[in-house]
Amino acid sequence: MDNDCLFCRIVAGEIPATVVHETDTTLAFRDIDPKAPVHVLVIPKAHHQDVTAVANADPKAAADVLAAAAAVAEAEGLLADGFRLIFNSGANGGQEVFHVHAHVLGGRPLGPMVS
Ligand code: D5M
Repeated sequence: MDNDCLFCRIVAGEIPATVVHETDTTLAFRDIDPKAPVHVLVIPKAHHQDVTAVANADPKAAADVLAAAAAVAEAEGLLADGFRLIFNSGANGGQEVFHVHAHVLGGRPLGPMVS
């Protein structure tokens, strides 16, 4: 755990979150500033800075995040109409929290990928 990391502190229960799915290695909780009717963040419990870091250091953890994201999409009723899965990475990717997280977005048409 990184004590300075917001999402590590959510994993540790030090900061509240609305958890929708949990496994031994992952946690999924609702985004505090939702951009769609469904906006859930899926993280590995272990601290990795971004998707490249987790894919290189622990491919199983990366796969666990994908499996958890799929489970969240199904549980949130997104499979029929589709959804978007995003990993922002680094400055140009718009990443603000440097504990890797997948955004699961759905519940309305999201349009083309922009900005
Ligand atoms: O996305 C970081 C995301 O993290 C952004 O959509 C807001 C969300 N966020 C920030 N703080 C919280 C808490 N405390 N709970 C839930 N969600 C939170 P990025 O891809 O790094 O730009």
